Amino acid sequence: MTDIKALEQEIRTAIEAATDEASLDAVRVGAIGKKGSVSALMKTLGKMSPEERQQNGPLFNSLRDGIATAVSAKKDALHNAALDARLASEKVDVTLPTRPLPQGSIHPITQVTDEIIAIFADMGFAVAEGPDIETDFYNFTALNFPEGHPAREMHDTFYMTPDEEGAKKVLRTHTSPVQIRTMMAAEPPHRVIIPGRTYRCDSDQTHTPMFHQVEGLAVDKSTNMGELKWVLEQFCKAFFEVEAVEMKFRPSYFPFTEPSMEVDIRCDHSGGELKIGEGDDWMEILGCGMVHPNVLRNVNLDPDIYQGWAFGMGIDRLAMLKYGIPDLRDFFAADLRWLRHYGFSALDMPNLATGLSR
Ligand code: 2U9
Repeated sequence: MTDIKALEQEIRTAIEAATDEASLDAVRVGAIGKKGSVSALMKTLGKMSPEERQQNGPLFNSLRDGIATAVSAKKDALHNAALDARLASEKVDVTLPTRPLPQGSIHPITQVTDEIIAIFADMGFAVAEGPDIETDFYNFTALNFPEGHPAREMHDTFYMTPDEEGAKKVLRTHTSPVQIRTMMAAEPPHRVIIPGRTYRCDSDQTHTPMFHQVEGLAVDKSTNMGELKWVLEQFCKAFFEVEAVEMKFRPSYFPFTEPSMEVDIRCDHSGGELKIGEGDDWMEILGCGMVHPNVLRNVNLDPDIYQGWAFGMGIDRLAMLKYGIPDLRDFFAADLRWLRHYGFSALDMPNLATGLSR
């Protein structure tokens, strides 16, 4: 008769001694596998008398179950130890300097957008966002574009399939619908900028069907054109990183502002390189104006109580001017060589404290 206690001790010692999952499995097979020592013991039950079987059956069963439990516990322990060893050996020191691997870069449009946001955030402006697919109401009607205005024409605007209620949908032709949404969503005062993608049916050397704009809006009981001029002057100085810049406000026309102005800045084109703030040339960089009373009425604001000002400019053009990028279409050509040349480091986040464009 096998000494059960001795057999159990022998198997448990072997389980403890196993150093990896393979040697543990060999012990398991040798004990409770089909031809294992415990299985052989179980087979002897068939040849025993009923009394012997009644006595030995529970002992053998508990021996087999105990071994199975011990194997499983050891298997978990070995697995955890292997994982700990792997984690320790694969530790990465993130403070080490990076190897000179090929790295991604920040697209100039993203860089310039981040610079613009940093400048306006410093003056208390929040960033607002809205959908690229707009309704005719937000893109035109609320902005005081009369029916039949040339900007609504099919050849300027990408019209989409109307929605279930039959409302006309367009790819927004400017970011102005976001100002309408902002004014309809909350009470003044408002101080927001809206950078984003805009779309027009236009494609040549200086126009792409998708381009980027940033617009700004301030609405309050006392806000005025002096504030608008000051904010735009602060922006131009900070953006072009110059001490002073002279600006010329020329009368213009937009349906959503009255009065409306286009703004030129003093610059020097001579010598091949563009210099901002000096020289005898003038260059148009943005449009602006006081929000039209009809637009205020369209968002349920009383123009006798509230007034607002707004501006808009093209981000792509600002990027070309600031970083000397000659061709607009290269922005969207997805050419890695171009990106490596004009791209910015992802680690240099534009901010006013350490410099916008180091
Ligand atoms: C609301 C009220 C007024 C936004 C404005 C301009 C003038 C402007 C152009 C500049 C270059 C677009 O990218 S561009 O072609 N924009 O000249 N935009 S005022 O005025 C608003 C907007 C929203 C509710």
